[in-house]
Amino acid sequence: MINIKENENLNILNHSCAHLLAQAVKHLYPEAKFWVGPVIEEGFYYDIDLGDNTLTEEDLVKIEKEMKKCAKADKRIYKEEISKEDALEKFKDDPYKIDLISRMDENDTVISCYTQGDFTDLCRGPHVETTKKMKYFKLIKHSGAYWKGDAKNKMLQRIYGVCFETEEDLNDYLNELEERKQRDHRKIGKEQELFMNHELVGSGMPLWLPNGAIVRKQLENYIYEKEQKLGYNHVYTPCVGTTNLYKTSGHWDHYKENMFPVMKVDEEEFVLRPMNCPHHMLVYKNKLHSYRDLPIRIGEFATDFRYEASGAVKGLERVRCMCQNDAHLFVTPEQIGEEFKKVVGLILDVYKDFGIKDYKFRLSLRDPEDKEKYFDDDEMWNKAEDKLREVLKELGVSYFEATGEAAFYGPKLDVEVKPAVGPEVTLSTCQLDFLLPRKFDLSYIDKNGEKKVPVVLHRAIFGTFDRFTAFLIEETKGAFPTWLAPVQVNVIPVNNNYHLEYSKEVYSMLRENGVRVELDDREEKLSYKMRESQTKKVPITLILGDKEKDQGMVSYRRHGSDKTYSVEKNMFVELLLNEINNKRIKAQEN
Ligand code: TSB
Ligand code: ZN
Repeated sequence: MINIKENENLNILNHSCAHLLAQAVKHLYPEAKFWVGPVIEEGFYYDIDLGDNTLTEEDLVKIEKEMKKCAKADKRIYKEEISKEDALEKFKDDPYKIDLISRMDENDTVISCYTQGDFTDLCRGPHVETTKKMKYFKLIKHSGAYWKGDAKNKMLQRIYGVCFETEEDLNDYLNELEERKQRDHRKIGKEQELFMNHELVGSGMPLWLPNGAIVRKQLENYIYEKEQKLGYNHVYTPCVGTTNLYKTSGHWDHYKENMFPVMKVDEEEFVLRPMNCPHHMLVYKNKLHSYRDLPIRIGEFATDFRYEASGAVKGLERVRCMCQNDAHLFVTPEQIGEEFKKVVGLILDVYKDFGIKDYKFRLSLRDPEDKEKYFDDDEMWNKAEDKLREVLKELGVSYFEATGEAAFYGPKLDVEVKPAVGPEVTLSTCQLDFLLPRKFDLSYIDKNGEKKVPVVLHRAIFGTFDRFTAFLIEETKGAFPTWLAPVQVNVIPVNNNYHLEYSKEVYSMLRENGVRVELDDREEKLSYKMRESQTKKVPITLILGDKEKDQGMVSYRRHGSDKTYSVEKNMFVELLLNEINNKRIKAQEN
């Protein structure tokens, strides 16, 4: 998907289309008052005060029809420059425009307006020359949006739309939107009972249902095993800490907006933790360390709470309560490069297992101007950023740089993964930190018996189980590979009267081997049960009839295929266990 905001022609076209939308709305709702109508990555929106009206789908159809009419009228779009005084007079009936004009820079003595037919709007431009240039547009959706994003203000109606230069581009985009809808993990999560939300629990606080919990447990086991082999030690620590803990770490000064407010219990002040680093620093500090002990790798599947704006919260992808696949690695300065490489190696290994091929490394740097977000120590930052660049050079990976994306304590290497549809998501991260070990006064004894400060690498391979699962659901459309699927095998007797006994035998055999198996012994037609097994996206469906019973075999179909294979039952168990244990992302066609 092309970024419309960054494409000059499309930007102008979409901006003009926002005006076309406003003109059409004005025709249909003469009382309408307009706030702002910016171009965004995927088109444009306009925030409009429609009095007490709340838009419906049908209203959007009507508005779009009126837009077509306005476009066809082929009105010239022309610019006029007027003084601030005249602008205040011209828009005197529109409090939103008055607000905009009054807040304009004192130096902005001239204000530009654009007119098309009977409609004039305040705007910097530029625009296309005539309304007829807008042919291939579509209104996409509508929502409520508080004026200036503040819940204390009036709720306005926000209408989203998009405009392209050709019909083909528009259709491609609409197809992609449809595909996104079909793959949306919130839709699939509901259908397959993976997770739910409830207003009594709160927004951004998903509840993992039994099916989702199975998937998550498999992911946890998978990464735990890898980390064990790489010398990680896992811990359990509380998901709260006192404010003093976060004052010591610096989160209080630099990360407070992302944190939940303080809870007072007796004389102590607690916060829900947004990160686990401070707890792990204390775990490190529990003992004296020699250079011989390092690297020390402290891992945890740790629950964190972050304040995310209500509009940003999305299914499992962006939550307020998340579980990180976190670890903090305590190393000597000489070990930074090697340990960093091991982390990148682990990321690539995991991506290979999950068939993730489309990803980019992003070197996230601080914005030196932003003194609030970042700990202020130029020397430390230069040292950390230089070191990270050096490591990346040695690693030979290509990356792009992003200013203002670093953590407050140090630069990061983030991995942005491109899903099958929709924008990139940040999954893995590995971060270099010279600050927190200092803040917590951490040390180790070096070769010469001197006290030294270790360096910390913060890393999360999946990122969070929440976001990674959202990604997996969308990639697989809910058809998980066998090792992850909540139900791995569905056993269907052809006829309950004759084949139930044998089906039970096969079912028990699979269960005893640790396979997640179900037996469908309902009095329904075979074809119905098979169809349902497909819709539930069970990876393997066994169909057991006379032939299978007599010969001690099973016949099976894989999800999404109408080929049937037959194999002796013990052989089937062996093949299946092999597939599960190898954690194959795609099943072989057999
Ligand atoms: C890696 N202290 C480090 C840790 O040691 C840390 O917290 N880093 S982080 O802030 O970048 O978060 C780690 C990962 O969590 C991110 O890469 C991202 O994949 C995931 N994540 C961040 N915010 C959310 C959220 N609101 N919902 C779901 N996942 C999130
Ligand atoms: Zn951390």
